[in-house]
Amino acid sequence: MTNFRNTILLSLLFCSGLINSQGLIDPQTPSAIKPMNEYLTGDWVLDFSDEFNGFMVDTSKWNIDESPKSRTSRPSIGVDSWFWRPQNVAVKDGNLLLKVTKESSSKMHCGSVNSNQKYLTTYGYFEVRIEIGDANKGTHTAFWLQGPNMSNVDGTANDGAEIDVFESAWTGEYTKSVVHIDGYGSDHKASTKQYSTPGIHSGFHVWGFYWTDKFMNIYYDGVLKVQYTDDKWIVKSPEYLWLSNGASFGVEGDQFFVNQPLGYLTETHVDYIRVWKPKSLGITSTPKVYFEKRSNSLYCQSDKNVLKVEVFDILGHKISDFLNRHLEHNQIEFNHIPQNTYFAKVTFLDGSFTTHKFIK
Ligand SMILES: [Ca+2]
Ligand SMILES: [Ca+2]
Repeated sequence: MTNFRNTILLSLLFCSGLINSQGLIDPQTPSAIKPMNEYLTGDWVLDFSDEFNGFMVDTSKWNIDESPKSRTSRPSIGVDSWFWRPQNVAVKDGNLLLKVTKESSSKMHCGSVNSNQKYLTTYGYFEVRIEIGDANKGTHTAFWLQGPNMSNVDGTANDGAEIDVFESAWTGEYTKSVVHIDGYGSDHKASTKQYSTPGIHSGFHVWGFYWTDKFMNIYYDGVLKVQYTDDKWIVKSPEYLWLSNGASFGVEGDQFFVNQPLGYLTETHVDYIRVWKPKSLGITSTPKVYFEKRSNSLYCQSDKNVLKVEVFDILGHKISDFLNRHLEHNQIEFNHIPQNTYFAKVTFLDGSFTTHKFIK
């Protein structure tokens, strides 16, 4: 369906010079494994992975969180205090286990690991396969990144941010991503985007996070769900990884905590986390965009991944907007617009774009 993808053979001639952090790649990760994402082509090189197939957390990659004091209380669900505790973290049966336990009528313990000071990186493609904990037990699962300079106040995310790829704090078939910037005090700002996540409350699902200096995309089970393209919200500094569960915010579903017996509530399973870097293609050619009167269609041929094609009239009004997955055979039919001169803006997954004039 997405026929914009052709391999650039020349890429073999242009080695990127990227250095693999070999020690941070799990030997259990299949060596040729690629992102589960049909939007991506080109060469991707593993930079970090953990398959969680052993018997304990690999502490060369992860810090196991232990909260020195209660994290933010959630009075609306009856949680006065909650803590990340190492005993709520394990590796078992091929998964990282993050357990949620009810310690008293108002106290919750959760599991969390992060890679601060062990693995920080800027840009790449991040993929996790997760079975979330039960959102009806007053807990949410999160995959997020955090920047050491997140609290620096400059009005942007460029110097670091909390990037929540998802938090499963709702019982509907949706979740939200959030970019938090400029600390958590009076200068704090956030950009929140809700997106649909069919089936999120049962079984494993794959989240992808594609991060460049031009955009940050979030994918759910291989489908593009969220895009940040405003430069203000683009992080351009190293971030570390975080996998956690925690007491939830007190909206729908969360009320069930108070009715639970003490002890085990639920657990999150993380099958794997993998991070790739793009291997530089070294050279790309200009896309070929043309209108064919016979078929009344606009054609776009490119050796780069096309994110979308927008068509504008000569006054600059947008008249059509196509994501690449809507395109068939590199072709957009234009029966519905009158004869005139138009401009097609082709935006690539790497954030670059080109503009092409055509006459219908
Ligand atoms: Ca900032
Ligand atoms: Ca696994």
